[in-house]
Amino acid sequence: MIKHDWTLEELKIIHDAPLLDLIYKAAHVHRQYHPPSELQICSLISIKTGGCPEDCKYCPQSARYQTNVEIQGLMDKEAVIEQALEAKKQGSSRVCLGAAWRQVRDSRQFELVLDMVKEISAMNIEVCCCLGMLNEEQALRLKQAGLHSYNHNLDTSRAYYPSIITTRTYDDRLETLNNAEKAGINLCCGGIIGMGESIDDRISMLHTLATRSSHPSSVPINMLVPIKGTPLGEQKPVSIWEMIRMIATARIAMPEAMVRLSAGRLERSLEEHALCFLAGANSIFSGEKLLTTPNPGVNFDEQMIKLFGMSRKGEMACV
Ligand code: SAM
Ligand code: DTB
Ligand code: SF4
Repeated sequence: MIKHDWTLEELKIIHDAPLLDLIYKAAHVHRQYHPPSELQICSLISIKTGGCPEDCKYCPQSARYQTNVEIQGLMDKEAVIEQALEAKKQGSSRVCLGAAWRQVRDSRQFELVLDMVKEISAMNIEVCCCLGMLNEEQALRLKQAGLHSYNHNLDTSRAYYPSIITTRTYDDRLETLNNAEKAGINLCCGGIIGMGESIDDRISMLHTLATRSSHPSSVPINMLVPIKGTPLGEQKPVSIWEMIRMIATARIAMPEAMVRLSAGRLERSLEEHALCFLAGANSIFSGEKLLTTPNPGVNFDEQMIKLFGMSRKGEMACV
């Protein structure tokens, strides 16, 4: 039975349980709802990069900070389709189109994005978009274009949010999630750990997600990638044990969700990856680059999948 009335205390008890008990419990839930050795591979395409007016303190694409990101206008549709096709060839069953926008505007650019969504969906790829805030009508148009999911992260707790972002509110974020949901689009919503938040902030974010009347179908958990020039550029990398606790708690609280081991994989060992999968993560972003930061290349993932005897979601069985 899927539970939607979690209390903060219940989630905290799960999160703080002895580590191996927690992993065991999460692995058990994982096996009840998902094929345990199946991994979904997603690819990110940054369709518009940098120059964002928002002040998210972690983000290399905010125009407010001096980072090494090169600003790039909206990509041509053809180039995006080509990258999506390549991603599919490399084993991705889901493509996420990300744009460094505060919000979607009704413009020629939005029409182009709708065309991209239509064409990539027609290639039998799940399309997810991550374009900033959306109103109801824009959400409906994305749905009509065939959009599978909308990624819009809460990033952290309501209480810690103003320490990370001041140019929009938690309620703005929730409104976009509601607009996408009302349009019948699946939600992809998670957050980042390692931004100086407390454990209670992490629990509170998971609580907001796990008490929605329908859980997000996808929950990306990112480890902060500290970016020089941003206010969080000097943050210490988060410990893998904290990541495992976060993944396991998300898995137990939202059993049907795809839990995605997202940013922060670059310097993580195979053993660390294995523990994250055991704790209930069942998806990764693949490719040399996330949106603007480096990620383990396809060779690392290929070897890992082989070594662990895993299969890719959507992959045709070999005959
Ligand atoms: N502008 C849109 C928005 O904010 O929704 C979409 C793009 S934004 C880059 C997508 C997500 O990437 C953010 O919500 C955040 O969770 C994640 N992200 C950005 N920079 C990151 C970093 N340095 N480390 C980890 N995750 C990051
Ligand atoms: C998410 O939660 N993580 C992905 C995806 N959703 C869009 C993005 C991670 C971006 C990391 C920083 C970068 O590469 O610019
Ligand atoms: Fe802009 Fe999104 Fe980066 Fe915030 S996270 S600065 S909204 S691109």
